[in-house]
Amino acid sequence: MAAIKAEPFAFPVKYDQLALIVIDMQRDFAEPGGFGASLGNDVSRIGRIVPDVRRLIQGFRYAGLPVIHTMECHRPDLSDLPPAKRNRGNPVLRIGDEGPMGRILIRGEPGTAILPELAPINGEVIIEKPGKGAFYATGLGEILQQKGIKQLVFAGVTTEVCVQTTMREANDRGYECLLAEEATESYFPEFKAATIAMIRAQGAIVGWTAHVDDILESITHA
Ligand code: C5J
Repeated sequence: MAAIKAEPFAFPVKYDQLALIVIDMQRDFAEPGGFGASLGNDVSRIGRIVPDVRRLIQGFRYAGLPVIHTMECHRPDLSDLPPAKRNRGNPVLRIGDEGPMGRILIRGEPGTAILPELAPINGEVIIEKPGKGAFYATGLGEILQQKGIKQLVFAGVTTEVCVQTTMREANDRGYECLLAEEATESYFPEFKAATIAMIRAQGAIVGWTAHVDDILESITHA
């Protein structure tokens, strides 16, 4: 059986059931003036993974494997934004407020868009999600089922929030999950490291982790 070099042991890949899911590579998390910055984070860390995320996306496209993109965003009338989420903490700008890139995390606003270098192409699925996990209040589960996808490679941000939440949701739903280490990032390097460690601990209790080069090398055989 084909395998991707991974931790804590080789990932038993089935190319006909494999997709890449790129979580929330949006301007709001990567650029000054967006949601991430409004929470006081150094957003420059996020931009540094763009070349590796791009390599991964291009590798999946070249191999003819599905690429799915997610975006954390809300309806303009905020009807899908629980007060508990909007009112949390003490950000400079709250979700829905007008910022330098438009309204924070609102569908269709410039700041909510996926970074141009990583923009979806025709035919790729885009999941707009109101939560941290991509299965909550979206059609992701049905779409994966229709496409026969049972294995997910994860990239995107932030490692310990939307990426990890979605991996855990997927793991509980029976998907085999592999996190691409250089293609994910956190505002907190120690949280990224801890997430990678906890995902693959206890015999891959949530999933596997692998280097981008090893994933790309494997999918050339797809
Ligand atoms: C956060 C995300 N960190 N995409 N969202 O609020 O991880």
